[in-house]
Amino acid sequence: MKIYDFRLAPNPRRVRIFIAEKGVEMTYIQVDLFAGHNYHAEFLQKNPLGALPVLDFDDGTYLAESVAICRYFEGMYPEPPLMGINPKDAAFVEMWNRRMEFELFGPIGRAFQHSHPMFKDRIKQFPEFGATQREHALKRYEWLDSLLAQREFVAGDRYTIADITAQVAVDFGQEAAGVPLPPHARYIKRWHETVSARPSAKA
Ligand SMILES: N[C@@H](CCC(=O)N[C@@H](CS)C(=O)NCC(=O)O)C(=O)O
Repeated sequence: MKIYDFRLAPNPRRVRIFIAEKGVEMTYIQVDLFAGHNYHAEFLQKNPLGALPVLDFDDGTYLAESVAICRYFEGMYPEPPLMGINPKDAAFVEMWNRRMEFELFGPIGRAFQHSHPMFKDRIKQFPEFGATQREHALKRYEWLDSLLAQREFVAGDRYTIADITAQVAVDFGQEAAGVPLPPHARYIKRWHETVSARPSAKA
């Protein structure tokens, strides 16, 4: 079993962090997204969408989509639980993970895609749209800050996959997408220090 990965890309990092939290050893194969190796025919056979990460089961089957890959490892390695501890909790964790994905990670990703030269020949870029996505993400930072004023982690009092998605979004926003945290977002900063201190953050 191995995972097709790219160290600098945020979705593969979500899966690396998740797997590190589970304490599972994994082989990672680098696919250079900058060089466009994800669009080579050999890789498209694994994922026709040309996206990372992809879990290779070594039996001819390939699983894409970060949350689907996390779901597999959650089932195989239930401890520590990162996707909920009972049906109600799991539903709330999923709600928060989807919100972090759709409301924060998505706009940050689109701000990057519509402004970065890497995407110049991959999508039709609309820089003004990218700027609206940046604004959207900044509003969502305000929202997240108010949530984290009331609780330790995104989905409540326990670290979950929703924290991983938000952590990767915030780091990518700051380091690559030109969407830094507002200076006054003190609760996000407190939470970010906590999640960044976990050994998995280096995965
Ligand atoms: N919905 C997918 C998104 C995967 C995705 O967009 N991966 C990016 C890296 S963060 C990618 O491979 N992009 C390559 C490209 O667009 O050329 C997931 O959750 O895994």
